[in-house]
Amino acid sequence: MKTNRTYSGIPEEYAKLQTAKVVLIPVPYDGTSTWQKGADKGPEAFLNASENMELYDIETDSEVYKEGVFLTEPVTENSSPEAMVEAVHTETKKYINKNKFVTVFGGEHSVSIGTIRAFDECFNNLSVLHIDAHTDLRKEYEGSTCNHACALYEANRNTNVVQVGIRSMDISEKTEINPDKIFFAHDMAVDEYWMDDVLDQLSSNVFITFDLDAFDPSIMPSTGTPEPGGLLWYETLAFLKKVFSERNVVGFDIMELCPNEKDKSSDFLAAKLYYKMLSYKFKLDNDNDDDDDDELSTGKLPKFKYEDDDDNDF
Ligand SMILES: [Mn+2]
Repeated sequence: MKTNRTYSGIPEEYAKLQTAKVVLIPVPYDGTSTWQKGADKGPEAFLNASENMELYDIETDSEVYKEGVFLTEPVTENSSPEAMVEAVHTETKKYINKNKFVTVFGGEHSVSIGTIRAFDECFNNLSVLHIDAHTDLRKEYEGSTCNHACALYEANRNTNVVQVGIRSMDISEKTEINPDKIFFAHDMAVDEYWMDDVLDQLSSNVFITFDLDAFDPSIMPSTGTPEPGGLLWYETLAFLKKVFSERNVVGFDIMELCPNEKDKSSDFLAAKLYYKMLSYKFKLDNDNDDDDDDELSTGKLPKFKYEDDDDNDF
């Protein structure tokens, strides 16, 4: 990755750690994927597409990059899945403790184990909104608890996990799922109220982990394990808008972009999704300032630990 590169090529003044509200951590990791390799190329393809994207969001009438986005060095630890997860955990927690809105771009989904662990340590009563084609609830897979098939196992033990878009799982995972908190794609297809039902299951603080294979392969072919019957663009945005406006989203990750040489449309979808989510976070929060629950809408952190904040280098 180039040095002095900024997210989306934004001017330096919006890309400094000191003033940026958002931190973006790229994790080009693909150590445990089982079928198509290539998620390690995801962050680079995402950043390239982001640099070719227009930064005015029509829908929210905003230029959210002006809130500031600091792009970190990529987390490249890959000596073992466990070491990668710990490196991501440490890096994520470091920036949460600097009071940043932390976002992560992967990489395969096992990266989220470290990210979610950090958010769970820093926020009370955390819900994890897991948008994915797969449940990812295996305790162990191919000898590791840090496999992509295990991405949500630990979160499911420690946080309130709500799963959306699911259409593929192993029968062994049936004992791990919570029927009230799993929204299968085949049910969502015929239930016009699924968005409200998901909202009902989410506590006030929400971390979103977004596996891009939740999307239908017709609009997101570049992912490791494409499954038919996924989410489409506008229903996804409508759902995310609801979540960002009605809950305190404390951070998010976007995982499993597995870029394809011939078709760049998936890279652009991922770039646009990231920017939309930032736009919703800051624009919908600002619009909510008159709400009763000011603490939530201004994004204050109810459970803040400064124990790791020993590197006050700014
Ligand atoms: Mn998946």
